[in-house]
Amino acid sequence: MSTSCLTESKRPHASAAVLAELDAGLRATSACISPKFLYDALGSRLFEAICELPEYYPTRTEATIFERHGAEMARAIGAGATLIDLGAGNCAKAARLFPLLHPSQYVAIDISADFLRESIERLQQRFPHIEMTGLGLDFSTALELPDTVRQQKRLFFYPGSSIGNFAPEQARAFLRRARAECDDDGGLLIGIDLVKDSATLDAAYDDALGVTAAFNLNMLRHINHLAGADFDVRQWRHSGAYNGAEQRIEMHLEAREALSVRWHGGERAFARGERIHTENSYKYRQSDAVGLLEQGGFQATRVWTDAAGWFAVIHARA
Ligand code: AVJ
Repeated sequence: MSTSCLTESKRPHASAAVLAELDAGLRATSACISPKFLYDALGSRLFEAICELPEYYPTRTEATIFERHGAEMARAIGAGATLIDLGAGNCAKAARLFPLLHPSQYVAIDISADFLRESIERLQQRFPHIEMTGLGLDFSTALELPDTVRQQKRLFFYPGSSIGNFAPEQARAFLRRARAECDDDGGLLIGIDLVKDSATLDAAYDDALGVTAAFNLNMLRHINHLAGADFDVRQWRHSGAYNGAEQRIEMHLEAREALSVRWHGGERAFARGERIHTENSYKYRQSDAVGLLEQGGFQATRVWTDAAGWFAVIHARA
């Protein structure tokens, strides 16, 4: 097919590297798309909506832990940190820490750069004395901070159990990359979702309103834009459920009927019921979470949890 056949809407908008990644995932026997592609501007807003859902306990449980123990966390960390927010989104979680932690610099990193820019502009007005930088980058594969990020007392802030998107082995590698980016005065403040009953987990990832379904399905619209694909969202359904053997939530998109999809440089048929794996969200036992941080080169110094033991916030030193 010559490119002249491509209509305006089918032109890809992604870099060659991203196109190659998407192409490989779509062609794989078990098709998969990385969860980072959930976050275009609409996807980031849908994720914000998920955080408001009664079924989605992680956000409010973690918020409770920060409310109850934030002052103690700040004492353990000390003032004047270079706060590096990994997957900052709307920057709200970090902003709530500012009055306690008094960072000297705030570095917000997110794959969705436009969303980030708006968030930081608003925040800078509320906290004019904190130096702020936004970096639109995909830190999941490489984490090299530019010179504009102060070297002194770097504190990686990785809340929300986003580390759950990595398989444990990848998570260890990611932690080691973060460790390599800080001096001995550095550290990590991380939120990790804990193993719990599967009914609670299932409901959190397949909510009654269908917001998580919209969040997952929106990925197809994003892929249409990025890869010039022609996914018809109506032909797909959301699936989100706990896989106890793997200790993870799995999200998939499932074809409602036999269909075919074209994208820039490829096409594929999907049978009815065939799925695209779009996300894993690993859950940990508290002791395994601490072990993971240690294997990543950090020393877990404090663990704070909620009363039910559903979620953990851990401070670890470099
Ligand atoms: C942002 C990766 C932590 O795994 O709970 C929410 C994403 N996916 N609902 C999670 C998500 C479906 C979320 N993280």
